[in-house]
Formats: sequence, structure tokens, C-alpha cells
Amino acid sequence: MSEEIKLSPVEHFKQGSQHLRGDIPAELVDENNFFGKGSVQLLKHHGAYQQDNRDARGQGGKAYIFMVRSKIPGGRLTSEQLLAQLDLCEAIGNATLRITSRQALQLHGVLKENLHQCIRLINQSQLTTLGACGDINRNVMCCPSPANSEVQREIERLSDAIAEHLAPKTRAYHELWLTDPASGEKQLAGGGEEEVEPIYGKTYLPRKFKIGICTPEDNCIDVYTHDLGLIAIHQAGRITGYNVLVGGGQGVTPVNKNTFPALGQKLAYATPEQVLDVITAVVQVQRDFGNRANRKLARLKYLIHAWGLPAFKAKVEEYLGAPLAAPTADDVQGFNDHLGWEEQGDGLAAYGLNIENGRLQNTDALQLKTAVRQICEELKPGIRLTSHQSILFTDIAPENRDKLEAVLRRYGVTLSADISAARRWSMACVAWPTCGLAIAESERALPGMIDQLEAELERLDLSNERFTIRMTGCPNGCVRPYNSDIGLVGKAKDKYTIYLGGRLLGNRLNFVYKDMAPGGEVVAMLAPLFTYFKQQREDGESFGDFCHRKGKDDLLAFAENVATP
Ligand code: SRM
Ligand code: SF4
Repeated sequence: MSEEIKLSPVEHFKQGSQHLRGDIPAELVDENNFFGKGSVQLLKHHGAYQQDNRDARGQGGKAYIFMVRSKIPGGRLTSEQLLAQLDLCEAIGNATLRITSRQALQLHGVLKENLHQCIRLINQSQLTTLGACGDINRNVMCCPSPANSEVQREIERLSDAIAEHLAPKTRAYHELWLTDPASGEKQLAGGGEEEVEPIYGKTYLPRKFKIGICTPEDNCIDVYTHDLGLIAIHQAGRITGYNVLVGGGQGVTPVNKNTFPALGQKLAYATPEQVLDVITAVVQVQRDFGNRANRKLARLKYLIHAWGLPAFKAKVEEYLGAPLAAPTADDVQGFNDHLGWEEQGDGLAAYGLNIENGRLQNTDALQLKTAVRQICEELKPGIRLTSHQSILFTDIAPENRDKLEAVLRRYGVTLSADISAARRWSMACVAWPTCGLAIAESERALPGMIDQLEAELERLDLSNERFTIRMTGCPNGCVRPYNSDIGLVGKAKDKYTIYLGGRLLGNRLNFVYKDMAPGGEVVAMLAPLFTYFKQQREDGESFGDFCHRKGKDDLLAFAENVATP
């Protein structure tokens, strides 16, 4: 008999929900502008988060709004689909569209009365929000390279296959969002007992689960940060197999000392024929043994930490019904952000445009949203979203290259070639005003810090240095700050923990350099380290590698000396 455990409240909500229905049907049509506790948890599996406008707090009651996330494997979509989301953000959102750090799209500021229409229209454009959030497999990331190669096509096909294979099979999504309540269609059917989730079962996974695929040459999807990462090994233009990494994850809860960021560990080598079964076995082991009592310790990385990799591997083999082959020595060697012009190899080209912190919006100075809209309407390119919250326009004919650049210039958009390396390689999470977990500013704070940093780097003649700066408004790690060259993690209001020593390649965690750094002093604290870097870097050494080599104490001592000469 299994040991009695006290399940977390979310487990009870899932258990009693009849496959993700719960009270959503009734609450969707009630007069409130918000959902109750249980529905809030279940709604995530449908791709919707209940939030409130934190800028408006204290003005009498909470201003409830919803974030709606579309799940887009590998970030691949069409111009028409992007235009549909831009239309939606203007009609029923907050007039901005957010590209996420997992190659997906988010609408913010949707009112409850518009939620049904919103999800329905997203589905009409052949995208889905099902499983974009919640305790299931999230958006499958895949290198968005526009290269017209068989290897690229194969990893794209695999990302689609995984997304399809691990999508929830409940009919609740269709019943709730894809029928028209006004037409009298049977909307709120309720889950019959015969409905089954073949992979997840009734209570889905203990926690979110993330998968990403890369090639050794290009780790732009940060393969070491996923619950399950795949490095596609190829020879002579064909994929021969995958190195399977498990147990990566970034989220930390500082008050819980048992939580930590972790890099994925190499579990096995899987052939293309085997790989979906291996993924299924890993997911099922996490389903059956992941922690369902404490959500802070429920990610796969904690199960692997508790058991050790050999015991975990043995259990996966048991579920798979076959031994796993040892991983090969193949590993990641490069990282391409895909910005600027890139030849596809078929006579066409792709243009990667940096979208600062993924926010597609118009301001007085910059009509970014209008420029993207116009490119989609006039040139109808393919669209790929990158894991750095940016966008690629693909399949551009040679005669349209100038046109594309002209549209960008017309609306004040800086071309990728003219953006500083510091800004180009930076990311910030959403944080204020929509994220309920934010404790410090992020998306609204980083651009100003980069302005200051650009000036420092220019003074030191280091403007072309490539290093990642990733900022989050809390320790949850939504833009993967714990393996970046510089991580800035919100710890309290306007206070950040500064992490140093990660690297572009993503296969090394960084260390805490300073805690509780006031936002206004972060760049001043980093400036002496760039001076030191300039003086003592080794040939070709990156900023992250330099910080890693010197270590915290040495860096602090140098900075201290500069401050008190
Ligand atoms: Fe995240 C929760 C935004 C990628 C780790 N994340 C949240 C929520 C939903 C806040 C909430 O639970 O109430 C944020 C919504 C903010 C808003 O207003 O939109 C949020 N996460 C994001 C996005 C939009 C950040 C961005 O600026 O791009 C990313 C959406 C990705 C997507 O399309 O699916 C996003 N989140 C990530 C990543 C990076 C990744 O997946 O590559 C991580 C770290 C990797 C990982 O999972 O370990 C991440 N988000 C978290 C966590 C911590 C999980 C943990 O294991 O501790 C939370 C909090 C939670 O789950 O309890 C969280
Ligand atoms: Fe919100 Fe924290 Fe994620 Fe930023 S890192 S989006 S503040 S949960």
C-alpha cells in the first residue's frame, strides 16, 4: 500500500475537476469578473492566467485581467496567425503582444467577459492555448534556424510530434472554448467517466514539464535548462540520434533552502525511432514519483536529486521496457541568436529582428507593432519566434530585402546590425504590472540599465563583446538568469541579486556576486568588473568565462580597490 501523503491543494483541484473542467463552466458565465481558486488553477491548463493590474492596486478592488498564452512548438507560425494575435491584442487586450522566452505569444489585459471569444479566435487562427500553462508539457522549444536543411526539418517535425503526443486529450477544452454559447451548442457537457488521459491520468503531472531540442552547433534554446532536453546528433545531413538530458530547471524559492537551479544531466542516447518512447517514459516516471505534496519541490530536477541519476535511469528503463544506451560525447558548441540576415540555402533569406524584451507595441518614438504588421501584410513571410523573445521573418525573396528594411526604418525600428551587443543579448521577464509574483521591476527596468551599460562599454571600447544579461522580477527565473553571463534577479522592491559567471553556451550555472543591489546602482557595480576584464582577460575570453575564472572574492576585491584607491 502506498504511503499516505498530504497532497497540495492544486492536486485536489485537478483530482475533482473531471479532466480540467471543475467549476469553470459555471463560473465562465456567472456575473463575477474573476474566477474562484480552483478554476484559477485549472484555467492555466487551458492557457489562461488570472491576474490583476498591479499598477491599479489601491484604487478600490482588484482590476482583474487575464493573460492568454498560445502554445507554438518551435515558435513557428504564419504571418496570418501573427496578425490575428495583433488584432486580438488591440481589440480585447492591452494593445501589446508579448513574445515569450519559450517561443510563444502572450496577450495581456483580457477581461473575463472576453476570455471565451479570445481563446476561440486564437483557435480559429489554427493556434491553441491548450497546455500553454499548467501541470503538463509546456511549449516544446526547438531551434528556430531558417536553414533549409533536412536536420532542421527533422527536429521541427519532432517538436511537433512531441507537442501533439503530450497534449492533453480531454474534451473539456473543446467544450469550453470552441463551441459558441450563443448558438445553443452543447457547451458544458461535463467529462464522462470514459474519458481518459492516456499519458497523464486524472491528475496530470505534479508540476510543469518543459522540453527543448537543439543541435550541437546551435544551443539557442538553452537545452540545459529544460526538464528534458534533446541534443540532435547528426552525420552527413541526417539525424542519427539524440543525447537526452534530464532535470534542468531554473526556478528557486529563496526561503526554501532545498530549492535550486539545476543544469540538465545526460541520461541516455536515443535513436530517432526510440526518442518519443523515451520521452514518454521520463514523463511517466515524473508523473508517478514526482512530489505531489510540495509544489516547491515538484519539478523533475528534485526527483533526480533525491534518487540520483542511476536510480532514475533504472526506473525510466523499467517504464520503457528496454535498457537505455549511454549518451555520446556530443555536446553543445555554439549559440546563434539568428538576428540580422541569414541565407536559408534555397535562394531565400530570413531576417531576425530584435524585439526588446519581446514586447510588440507602439510608442511615440517607435512604431514597432505597426512595422511588424506591415511586414506581415505586405511580404507575408513565415514567422519564427526565438527563445530570446525576438522574431524571424523567413522566406524573404532577394528583391524584398530592401523593402523589409525600409519598413523598419520608416517606423523608427533599429535594424539588428545597429543594436548594441549588450541589448541584443539581453532579456527581461514580464514582471510588473501583470505578473502576480513579481517583487521587483524587470521589463520596465532593464532598458534603462542597458542605456547606462552601453555608455560604460563604449568608454572601455568593449561595445562588441557578446555576453548575456538576463533580468527577472523574482527568483522564479523566467528568462533563465542562472546560466547567463550576468543575471539580475529581483529580491525585494528595487533590489536585485547580481549573478556572474555563466556563459552564452548555457552549460554552466553562475554564482551570486552581490545580493540586494539597488536597481540604480547595478551598472555602477558592474562597471569596475568590465575595467578588470579589459585589463586581464585572456585571449578570446568572454566576460562570463573571465568572471568564472576569477571567482567572487577576487572580483569583489578588485571592485573594492577601485572604490577606495
Ligand atoms: Fe515563467 C510563473 C512568465 C518562462 C519559471 N511565469 C510564471 C507566471 C505565469 C506567473 C504566475 O505563475 O503567476 C508569469 C506570467 C507573467 C505575465 O504577466 O505574463 C511567467 N515565464 C513567463 C514568461 C512569459 C517570461 C517572459 O518574459 O518571457 C515565459 C513564458 C514561457 C512560455 O511561453 O511558456 C516564462 N518561466 C519561464 C522559464 C524559462 C523557460 O521555460 O525556458 C522559467 C525557468 C525554467 C524553469 O521552468 O525552471 C520559468 N515561471 C517559472 C516559475 C518557477 C518554476 C519553478 O520550478 O520553480 C514560475 C512560478 C511557478 O511555477 O510557481 C513561473
Ligand atoms: Fe513573474 Fe518572476 Fe517570472 Fe518575472 S521571473 S515573470 S517576476 S514569475
